[in-house]
Amino acid sequence: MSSDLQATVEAMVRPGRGLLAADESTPTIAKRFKAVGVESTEASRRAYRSLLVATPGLGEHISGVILFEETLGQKADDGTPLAQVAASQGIVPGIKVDAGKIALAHAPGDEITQGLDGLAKRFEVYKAQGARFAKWRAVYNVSATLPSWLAMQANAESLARYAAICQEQGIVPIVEPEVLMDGDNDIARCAQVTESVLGEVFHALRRHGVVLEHMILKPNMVVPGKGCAKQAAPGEVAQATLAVLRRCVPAAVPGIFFLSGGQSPQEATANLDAINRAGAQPWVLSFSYGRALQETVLQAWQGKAANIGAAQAALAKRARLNGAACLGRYDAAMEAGA
Ligand code: 5MM
Repeated sequence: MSSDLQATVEAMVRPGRGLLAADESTPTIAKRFKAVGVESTEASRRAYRSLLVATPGLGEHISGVILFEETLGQKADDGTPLAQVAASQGIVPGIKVDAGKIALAHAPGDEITQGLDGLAKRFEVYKAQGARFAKWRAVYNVSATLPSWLAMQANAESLARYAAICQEQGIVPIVEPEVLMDGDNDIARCAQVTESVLGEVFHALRRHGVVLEHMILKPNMVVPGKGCAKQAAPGEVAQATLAVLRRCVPAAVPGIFFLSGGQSPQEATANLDAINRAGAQPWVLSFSYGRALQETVLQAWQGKAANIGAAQAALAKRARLNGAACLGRYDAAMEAGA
């Protein structure tokens, strides 16, 4: 079991490669499709996610894809399961297993992620369908008073219970505590909250005996809220993010794969690049982007079969640029190329 976990981690944590987060729940993908005038149906979701995993050469810069439960059961036009299409490109298929978030009782403004009931049993099916890793996302709203300690502790406990269940089932857990960037807070407040959140998460992981060598952390970068008048340049984001990570994340964790959290595709790439230019760190620092990888793909696709080639080219380009950022070799001039 532990050699399976090690093999999966090694297949996912590779230099110059990151993860494609394509695990939007049904309401979220409907919102993304609506923005480009596409109706969300089982058929349109299958067509879109088929084009993603079949993008030629995607495995050169993407080592894993996070799928939604529905996608794991879907097939390409030729009948090949989409998880297998990904695997044939050297991309490890994984599955989002949380069941979304609800209001946390007795903590106004805070949320808690649910989905632990029956999780171990659900993995029997997911493994048979090809999943080798899983993802669970906890979300923290930020204000002068949020998140509460109760929310940080409750979400840390759920993340740790989830991660322990995954490892017991031979599945590598991606632990995703996301401090949201939707507020008007400054970068210092994001740093303070992220440090507290990660402190609670690693405390809980230890309580639950989670093997740090066999997990991946998917955190937010430390950035100002979108509504903050003072935005931060990549150098400042890199410095603030690394300072928090060095305080909170043990060196035993093999990889830290950032979420993009609402950054534009170019910002997310430039910030990752700055992080990787800041010198050697104990972990591989990479990406696990949803929106920052898919925004240009959706715009190119627009639900039309005739646009599949252009959409795949858009994905291949963002994957390549983020792959360069993983090595600290991105340059904004590369945005101009095909
Ligand atoms: C791709 O979006 C994922 C699923 O979101 P919902 O469950 O809300 O539909 C999401 O968890 C995603 O993996 C992370 O937020 C990272 O994506 P971004 O877009 O922030 O890089």
